[in-house]
Amino acid sequence: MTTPLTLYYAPDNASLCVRLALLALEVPFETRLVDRNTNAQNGPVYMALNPNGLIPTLITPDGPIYETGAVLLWLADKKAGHVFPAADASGRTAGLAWLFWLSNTLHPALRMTFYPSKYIEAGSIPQLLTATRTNLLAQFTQLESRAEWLDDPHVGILHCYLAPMLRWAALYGADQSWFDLHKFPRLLAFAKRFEVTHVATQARLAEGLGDTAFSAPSPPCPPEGSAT
Ligand SMILES: N[C@@H](CCC(=O)N[C@@H](CS)C(=O)NCC(=O)O)C(=O)O
Repeated sequence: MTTPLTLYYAPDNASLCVRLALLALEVPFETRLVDRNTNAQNGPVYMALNPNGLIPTLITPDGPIYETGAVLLWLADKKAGHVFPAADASGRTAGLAWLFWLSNTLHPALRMTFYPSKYIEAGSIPQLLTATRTNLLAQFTQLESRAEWLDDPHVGILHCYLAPMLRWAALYGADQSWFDLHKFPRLLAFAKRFEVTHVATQARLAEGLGDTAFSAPSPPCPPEGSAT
C-alpha cells in the first residue's frame, strides 16, 4: 500500500473501528472529517463516495470501500495474518463467523437503539427498544461466554470492532440504563486491557475519548467534529 489511505470519519462513529485497525496495522493514513453538525454524511460529496450516507468510508487505491466489517477485512487482508487469520490459517473460519456476527447482528441491533425512528414509526419505538435491548443483552452474554479471542492480547480487527460497540452501548441512545458492562466481567476485563494498548491510546487521543474510553466511557471531547 504505497498511496496513503483516506478515512472519512466522525469522532466516535463506526469509523473509530477502522481507525483502530489502521493503527494496529501501522499503515499510513489520512483522515477527512465528515461534519455531522451539517449532516455532511447525507450531502452530495459524501454520498458520491458512500451512497448509504453512513460513516465510515475508506478511500483505497481501488476506490471507496464502506461497511465497517468489509473495510476491516479488506485492511486485514492487505497484511495477512497481522490482525486477522490469513486465508489459509485455521483460525480464519471462526474469525469470519465472529466478524460477520459483529457486523450483521450486534452492530445493527445497536443501531436500532440509536436510531429507532429509522426502523419503525414513533408509536412503536418503546416496543422496539425493549425487544432490541433484550436481544443485545443476550448477544453480550454470548460474547462473554464464547468469544475466546477476547483474551488474546494481540490487537486484531475483532477487538477493533467490538471495543467501540461496548463504548457506544454505554453512551448513546435515549436511555443507557439497560447496559452495565460490570455485569460482563470478561468484556470489562477486555475493555480495560484494550484501552491501554498503544493502538487504543492513539485513537483515544485523536478523537478525544478519554482515558477509560471503553471500560467506563464518557461523552467524547474531540478536537474536531461531533459524534452525532
Ligand atoms: N452498516 C454501517 C453502519 C455504519 C453506521 O451506523 N454509521 C453511523 C455512525 S456510527 C452513521 O453514519 N450514522 C449517520 C446516520 O445514520 O445518518 C457500517 O457497518 O459501516
